[in-house]
Amino acid sequence: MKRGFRGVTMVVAVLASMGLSAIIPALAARTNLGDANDSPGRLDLRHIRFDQDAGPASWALRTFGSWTVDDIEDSGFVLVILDTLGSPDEDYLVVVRSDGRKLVGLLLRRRTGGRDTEVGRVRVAKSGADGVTVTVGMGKLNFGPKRTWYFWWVLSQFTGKDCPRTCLDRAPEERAVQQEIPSPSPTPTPSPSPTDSPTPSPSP
Ligand SMILES: [Ca+2]
Ligand SMILES: [Ca+2]
Repeated sequence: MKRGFRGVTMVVAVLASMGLSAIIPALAARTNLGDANDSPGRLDLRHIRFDQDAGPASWALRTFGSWTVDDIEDSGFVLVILDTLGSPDEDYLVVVRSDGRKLVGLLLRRRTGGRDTEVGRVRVAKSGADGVTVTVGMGKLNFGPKRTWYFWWVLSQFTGKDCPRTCLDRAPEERAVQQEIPSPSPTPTPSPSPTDSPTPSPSP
């Protein structure tokens, strides 16, 4: 775990240096997002399929090349970055890393001028040779008052062959995706039971 946290700290430091505060709403609702072959690393993002009905948000990420959990242990990270509060900086990070046996996901709350805090684990799963799926329940996040939407974008980082000084890839390249906060599922209205119907009076 300590080894993983050193990796997380490194990612956050790199992220903070990228100047990500310029957010432009790009799309609403369900999203299929392509990204160019624009980074030499193993984690060059190719496609993101975002899906959210009333339940958790899900990002299915695919890269141009294939990779294994062994390939990216301590060298590759994927971040889903969330702006939920309307503050000048991002509010949450989902950090996906490999512990050498499987992918693990950690949700961090960003603190401007302070230390990021761990909110908890999130569900991540390797998806084929070139992908990972990240799932975040909305109950783990705080949203700004009266906010009906949030922004997200994705950043990958890889250090290794072809990337001795670390390769970064961002999607969308310069924007964030605007996503409506789903309404809670409506509580089903119980059907009246037959016994609730008034019993007709017998005719005289
Ligand atoms: Ca890319
Ligand atoms: Ca890109």
